Amino acid sequence: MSKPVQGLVVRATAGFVDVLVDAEVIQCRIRGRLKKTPLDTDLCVIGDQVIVAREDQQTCLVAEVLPRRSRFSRRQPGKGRGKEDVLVANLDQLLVTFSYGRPLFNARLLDRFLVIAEHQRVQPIIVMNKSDLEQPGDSSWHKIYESIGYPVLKVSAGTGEGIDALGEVLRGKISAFVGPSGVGKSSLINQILPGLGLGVASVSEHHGKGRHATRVASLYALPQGGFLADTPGIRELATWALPIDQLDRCFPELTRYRSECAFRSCTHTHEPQCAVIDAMHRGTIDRDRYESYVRLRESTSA
Ligand SMILES: Nc1nc2c(ncn2[C@@H]2O[C@H](COP(=O)(O)OP(=O)(O)OP(=O)(O)O)[C@@H](O)[C@H]2O)c(=O)[nH]1
Ligand SMILES: [Mg+2]
Ligand SMILES: [Zn+2]
Repeated sequence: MSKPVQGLVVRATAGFVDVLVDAEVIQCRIRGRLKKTPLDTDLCVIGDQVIVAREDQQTCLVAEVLPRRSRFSRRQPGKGRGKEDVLVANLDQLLVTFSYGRPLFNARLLDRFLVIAEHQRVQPIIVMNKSDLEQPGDSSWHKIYESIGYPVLKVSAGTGEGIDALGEVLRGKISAFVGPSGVGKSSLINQILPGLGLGVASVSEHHGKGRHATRVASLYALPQGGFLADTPGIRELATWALPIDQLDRCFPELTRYRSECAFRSCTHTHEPQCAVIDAMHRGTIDRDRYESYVRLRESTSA
C-alpha cells in the first residue's frame, strides 16, 4: 500500500481500528489531528468508510473518516449524555432483536428502537429469536406491527428455524443486530456464518453479573454479499437529536392522522378534535403503541 486507499471499518476499539481494504484487514491507528477535533459524535465506528495511509513500515493510520450516509445511534448513557453514541455507520437495515422466553420481551424498548430507525431512515426488521421457547399468545402482537409495515421474523438459533429466510433478508445489504443482552444476537450470527465461533453466554450469566457476552461491535462479510454487524446488548436507549415536534412522524400509523387534527401543532396528548386520539379510541391505532408515543414524549421533553 503505497498510496492512501479507502476501506471499511470492521472493528473499532479505543486505540485501534481494523479496516477492510481489498479483502485484507489492516490494523490502523487514528491520526492524532483527527482525534483533536472536538466532536459531539463518535469519531470512527464500524461501518465507517475511511482513508487509510501508511505512516511508516509498521503503522497504518486512519487519515480521514468519510461522511456517513446513515447510522444507528443513541444518546450516550451515563457521563457522556451530551454526546451521540454511534453503534454502526452506513447501514441499510436494523435487525431489532428480542426473544421468546428470557430475557422477557419489552414492547417499550422495541418502540424506542423503531423510533430511532424511522428518525435515521434505516429500515427496521423485527427479529424474534428462541422460537423454540414460544408459548401460546406470545406472538399476538406481531400482526399489529406487520400492519404498520414492520416485518417480523420468527427464528431460532437453537433449532435453525427461519435462519435461511434471515440469510435471504441480509443478501447484499449492510445490516446490524441490535437488542438487549442475552436475546441471542451472537448465536444467530454463529448460525448464519458457521465457523466464526462468536462467544455467547447463558442468560443467567448475563443477568447474574450484569455482564455482556459481546463487548466490542464487529462487522462481518457475508458470502451472499453484504455485511452483518454484531453489537453489545443495549440496556438504555434514548434518542439523539430528535426534536420533540417530530416524534409523531416516527410512528408511521400516527403520521397518517396528524394532518386531520384540529390544531396544526397538535401534540396528540390532550387537545380536542385530535384525529390520533380518535383513531386510538376507535382501535385503528394500537393503545400500547400510543402509550409508547406518550412516554417517549415525556422523556424527550425532560
Ligand atoms: N432456547 C434457545 N436459546 C438460545 C437461542 N439462541 C440463543 N440462545 C441462548 O441465549 C443465550 C444468549 O445468547 P447470546 O448469543 O450470547 O446473546 P447476545 O444477544 O449476543 O448477548 P450479548 O452479547 O450480551 O448482547 C445463550 O445461552 C444462547 O445459547 C435459541 O434460539 N433458543
Ligand atoms: Mg453477543
Ligand atoms: Zn392530534
